[in-house]
This record gives sequence, C-alpha cells and structure tokens, in this order.
Amino acid sequence: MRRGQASMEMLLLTAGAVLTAVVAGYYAVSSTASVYSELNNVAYSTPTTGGSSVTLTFTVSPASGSPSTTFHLECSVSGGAPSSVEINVDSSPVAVCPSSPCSYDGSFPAGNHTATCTANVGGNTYTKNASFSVVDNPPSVSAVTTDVGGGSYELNCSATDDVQLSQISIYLDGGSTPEKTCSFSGVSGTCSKIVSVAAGSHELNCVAVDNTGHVSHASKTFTVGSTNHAPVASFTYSPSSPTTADEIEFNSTSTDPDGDSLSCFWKFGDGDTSTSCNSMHKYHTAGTYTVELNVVDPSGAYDVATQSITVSASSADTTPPSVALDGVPTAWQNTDATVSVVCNDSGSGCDSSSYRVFLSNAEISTCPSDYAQYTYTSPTTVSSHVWACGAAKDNAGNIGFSGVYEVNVDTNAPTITLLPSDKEVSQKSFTVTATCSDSDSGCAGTYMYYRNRLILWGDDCPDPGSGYSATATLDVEFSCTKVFWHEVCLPITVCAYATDNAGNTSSVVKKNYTYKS
Ligand SMILES: [Ca+2]
Ligand SMILES: [Ca+2]
Ligand SMILES: [Ca+2]
Ligand SMILES: [Ca+2]
Repeated sequence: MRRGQASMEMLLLTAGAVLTAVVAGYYAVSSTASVYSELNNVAYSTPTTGGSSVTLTFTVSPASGSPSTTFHLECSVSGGAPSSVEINVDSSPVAVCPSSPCSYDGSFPAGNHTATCTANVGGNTYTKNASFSVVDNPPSVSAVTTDVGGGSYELNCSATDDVQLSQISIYLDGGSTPEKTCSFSGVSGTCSKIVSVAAGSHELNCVAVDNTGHVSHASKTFTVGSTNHAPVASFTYSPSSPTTADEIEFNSTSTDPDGDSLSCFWKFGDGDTSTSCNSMHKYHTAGTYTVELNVVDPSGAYDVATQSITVSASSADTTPPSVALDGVPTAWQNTDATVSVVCNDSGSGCDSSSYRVFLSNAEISTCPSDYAQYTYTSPTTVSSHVWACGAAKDNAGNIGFSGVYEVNVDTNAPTITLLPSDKEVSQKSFTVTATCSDSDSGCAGTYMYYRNRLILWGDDCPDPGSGYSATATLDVEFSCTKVFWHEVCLPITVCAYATDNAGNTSSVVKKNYTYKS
C-alpha cells in the first residue's frame, strides 16, 4: 500500500532532466562536492550556496503509529533549487521528486524505521534523517454475560484490533475446549453463544487473536441464582382430524428449563378432565373444543397451553344410544321426584336437546318405541306413583329407549274406617276394629285410642303420636254405675289414624259409642 507522490510514469518522464541536473550540479561544484547530513527533524543550513543557506526540512507525521496508520513524509528544501529530492525508508526509495517539496504517504510494517531525505542542490548532496516507529498492538477484547431467562445466559466476546482481528474463542468455566470459535477478516468482531448453566458461580473467558498472532484475554465471572424456572407447556394430539368415533391421543410435550418433572392437568373442553400427561379422550358430540393443558413443576411454577380441536360426527354411526333414567327413587317417598334422562353413545354422541320422558299412570312392562309419545322434557318432576321411560337421540339421529322404571312417589294419605259403625251398642264390652286403605304405597300401620269419658269432658281426640297404640283392634268396655233402679254407663270415645309406606298420615277418625240396653 505504499504510494509515492511521484508516480512511476512521472519518474520515467523526468529521469533525464533529473539526471542532467544532478550531473550538471555535480560537475559545477567539482571536487568540492560534499555530503551534509543530520539525524532527525532539525533544520539544517550549511553550507552556503550562492550566498544563502540550504536547509532541508523533513517531517514524518505521526512520529509513531500502527501498521494501519498512514504516515505522511514530507521533505522541503529552502535556500536553493534542488535538482532532485529523494525519500528513502530503511534504505529503500519511496519517492523521487524533480523539485521541492517532495512527499510520500504510506503505511509500514511493525518496527522502528529510519527515513532519509536526500536533495541535490548546486552539486552538493544534503541529507536529513527522521525516525518513526510502527507498533502492532494485540487486540482489545471484552467479555459480557446476559441473563436471557429460562436458566440460559448469553456469553458475548467482542474484540477490535489495530490491523486485523482473526479469531475469537469463547471458553466457559476454564474448559479446554471452546464453547464457540468465530473467525473474522475486519478490524473488529463479536462472537456470542447462548448456553444453559446450572446455579452457582461461572467464569466466561474470551480469547482474541490478531492476524500477527497477538493473543488477548478478557474474563467475566457471573453467578446464577438457584431460582426455579417455570415450565413451558405444549402438547400434541392424534389423529389431527378426529371424529366422534376416535379415541384421541393427547400427549404433553411440555418442558422445564430446570429439568423438573411435571404434573399435568387436562381440560378437554367437554367437561372431562385428566391428570395423566399422556391421555386418551373421546368426544361424544361433534363440535369445536378448547383443550387446555396446565403443567406444574414441583415448586408450583406452571404454564398453560391451549389448542382448539374440531371433532366431526362419525358418519358410520348406526347404533342407537343407550338410555337410562336418573333420579328415580328406589324406596317410597311422599315428596316429588326429579327424573332425568341419562344417555351414552360411543359413536356420534348424544344430542342432549332430544332427551324426553314418557310417564304412565298404569303399570307397563315395556316402553313405547314411538318417540312422539315421549312428551315430557328432561328433567321432569313426578308427583305421583307412575311408570317412566326415557328416550334420546344420538347425533346421527338414532333413537334409544330405556327400560321401564317404577317411580315410587306417594303423596296420597291413607284412609281409615272404624267398626262397629253404630253409635249405640247393646253389649257392655265389644271390640272396635280399624281398617286402613291406601292406593299407592299401601298401609303401614293403624293407631288407636279410647277412653270412658265423663259427659263434661268433651270428645276431642289427641293429635297423632303419643297416647295411641299401634293396633288394628281395641277391646273396650262401658263403665257403668247403678243409681237407684237405673244403671248409668259413661260413653266411649275411640280415636284412630293410619300411615302408609311413603310416610303419609291419615286424618284422625273418631267414634263415640253409647250403651243402650
Ligand atoms: Ca494487531
Ligand atoms: Ca422448574
Ligand atoms: Ca350411536
Ligand atoms: Ca298413599
């Protein structure tokens, strides 16, 4: 890259004139021709030629630099007209000029250099030296670390060189093998790598080399805390276009930056859930569902992934759903029952809008197979003793029917009658018989009470409960007293009630018996 102010063409064109001038001058001063020289950039002014001092001013700027520095060398002559001016560096010519000033711009290899300016003036040769130095510095290098999250760090080495940077290598924790090596051809470069590091203290070492083999180091220690990192949730499913006939395989592909084992919790979007990281699931109804996977690491850090999955109806479904009824009381009760249809279909799934109930007041042994007879929507309230059937359609239109269910609801109280029914009885002792009648759950028991009462007492019955005996017959006897020639017998009051098997209680029935001889 050396470049003389005087080009080669210029030198060739002017060579004759320069030589002529040099020869003419040399001969003009004849044997008195001398060489005057001086080191360094100090003005020099001897001898005197034609009444004036010849002075060479030779400067090299800057006085020191790097191999990439462009040095400006300039030599000017005063006190006489030179026939030629030549600049040499380390004894090699870099510029030859026919007149003053003469200059050269160029760069030089590392080392100490001596430049010489030589001028011929009036047959005398004047020289002047200037020294300068070129230093090739090693690269400067810096080390930086950055926490990029997820337990990872970016290791970053940057270097610049005064001439050319060749290579940067990244070392971690004193390892002998670099994590990464980058090559360069310019004066600067950056080499970086993201690595996953464990908790603790670490050291990054950056090694930079320039084109002449200079090596520089930089290091940076950094400490990674033991903080836990949250997992990253993700999952796949297969097949990708499922139908209601498919068992779909859901697989968690979640990861944890710390390598923690993860717990999975699935929500399939149809109300079903699972805690198995790899789960099978079947959708019974066609539609689009949002599947949610929540993964949790042992420290409680979690992440959620969701995907939308579209399930189409299986076209091959010709099987009716299986149908049952829920909410049917197994024992008699005297309150309303809520009966609802339960449907299960392994093909296209149940159409919940199709659930219907059929109710019969009379006992039936089979359910009707005509969907139009199922006039109650599910769930339906049942307030009496009936026989019930359910019907439902699947999403392919197949209709399923349940079996017959007896719904044991009895809200009707039993009735009770007492015998004898006569109010006047001709025997002093007799038996009163209670008879219960119940239409639905049947009679559970009868309860009776009696007393011989004074006229003053009235004939009220106690409320059902204490005072009554659980019996269907009661032996009673008039209490009689002779007053003069009359026998006076107190009247008898008998009270009774009945219960049925659903817990209903009849009203209290009362009989007043009087003795008539
Ligand atoms: Ca260098
Ligand atoms: Ca973790
Ligand atoms: Ca079906
Ligand atoms: Ca009843």
